[in-house]
Amino acid sequence: MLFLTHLQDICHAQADKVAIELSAEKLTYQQLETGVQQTMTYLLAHGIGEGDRVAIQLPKCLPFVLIHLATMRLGAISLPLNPAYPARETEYFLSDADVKLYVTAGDENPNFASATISTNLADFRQMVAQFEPSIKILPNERDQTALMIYTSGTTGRPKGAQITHGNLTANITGLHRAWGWRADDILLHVLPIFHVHGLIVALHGALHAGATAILLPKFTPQLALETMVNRRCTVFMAVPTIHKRLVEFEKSAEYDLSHMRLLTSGSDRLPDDLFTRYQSLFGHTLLERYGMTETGMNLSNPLVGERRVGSVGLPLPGVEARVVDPESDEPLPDGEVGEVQIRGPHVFKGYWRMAQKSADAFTKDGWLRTGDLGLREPDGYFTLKGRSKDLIITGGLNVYPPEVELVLSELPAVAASAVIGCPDDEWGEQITAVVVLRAGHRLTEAEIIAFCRTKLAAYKAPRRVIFADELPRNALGKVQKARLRESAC
Ligand code: MCA
Repeated sequence: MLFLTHLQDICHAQADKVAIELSAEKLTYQQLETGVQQTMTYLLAHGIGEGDRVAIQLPKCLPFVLIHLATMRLGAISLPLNPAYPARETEYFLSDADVKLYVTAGDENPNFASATISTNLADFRQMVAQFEPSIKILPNERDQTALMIYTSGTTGRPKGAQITHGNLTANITGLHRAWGWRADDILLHVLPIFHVHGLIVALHGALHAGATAILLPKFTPQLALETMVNRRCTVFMAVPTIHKRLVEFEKSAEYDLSHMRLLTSGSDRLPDDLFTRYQSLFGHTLLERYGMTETGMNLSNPLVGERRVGSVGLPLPGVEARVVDPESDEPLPDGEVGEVQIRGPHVFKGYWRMAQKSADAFTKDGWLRTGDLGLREPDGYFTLKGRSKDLIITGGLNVYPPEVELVLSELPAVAASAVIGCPDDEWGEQITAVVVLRAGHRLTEAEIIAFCRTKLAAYKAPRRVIFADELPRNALGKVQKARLRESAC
């Protein structure tokens, strides 16, 4: 049964149970279903039909969830966008996706908005209350795109990953089995809901189980720990930067988390010392797992059994994983490092209107080339060993250097630039730009950073700029980033 059909059944079966709450706002499963149906009628009134793209650029709020679910229920495509994107980035997504409806709260990029809504649940419900909750449409095609999430690429141009109803369903049913989701679970949700981790793994996961999700609009260690304890939460999902802040919070030892049953980590490599510090401080062994936007979740340490430090675990139910020689796509023996490739019903159907890039992403046998390097142990556990693609992960967010280099090249004083990730205690990696200025031109580090921040979301902008006379290049003229990292980091 598809995720949305299953969710509708849950809404009927557990009508009075709280599905989601955020600050003082709550939605029971029945209110969720009614709100989704009214929002569907509202979207229809805006001309939204099957296959149309609806961009949602809202802060973390319950109207976001209603619009997202209603869009997918209509057979249209939900396109969540980070509210931190400046106008230029937003404009690219809206035009590339050929968006029919762009929903914003009004304070973010209102110039392009085709619908401005209140993020206050009471106001939103009042607005949609005039629409009859009479629609019973449910998509039934596994292959139909439900959701589109942009990922940047090595060319610097972000690509819309098309995630189908079948993909969503495969992901959530696999995780349900592997992590033992239960209806009496209470999820503490601290992540943004415009990415796979916060939206599919955490939020969809809780709703699929008929559990309760408590959403915090913004993560702070104190509020997260207080909520886990006071609300008797059972499940928590986060990225390493967040787990680190919990461990380092000065009062963390005062919180007893023994009632929790599952704490997961993902989106970036979990440092070994954080894994062990967490164990000794909270008495919980973090469950590390591995996924990507194009697939959702692939590998996970087990709920029951060894959660191996430094490993991302075993293939989830329904997932095939292998390690190959990236040149030949031939499988490698256990213990040898190669490219991790993934196959299964959870793998996306391709990039939006980029046929060649979509074809290049797969081998001829339908394996997805992840671009991540790793090895398989003889007992089936996988360990990641870096990336073959030029990618930086900062605080659990992916940044592709070419995107930043493109912005730097717009500065007339910049002759050449290379963007690299330097190891960073807080964020995992810190975005560092190595810049060569044109003769006779002057530009300071602060001016370069400020310029990038006008064009890119702040987390993508360099935190540090190093000036160089030239960049190390190979015989083909390609910048040798490994050498740069050695000298600059
Ligand atoms: C915020 N800042 C950052 C980041 N986030 N800098 C670098 N990297 C970041 N990720 C900067 C802001 O620009 C600001 O700088 C300063 O930090 C404080 O901003 P604030 O908004 O207060 O930050 P925060 O609330 O403390 O956020 C940190 C965070 C957040 C909670 C760790 O980044 C976060 O929620 N990360 C999780 C991302 C995530 O969900 N990723 C999943 C992707 P200034 O003041 O100078 O402007 S899905 C995925 O990766 C795959 C599929 C998977 O497997 O999960």
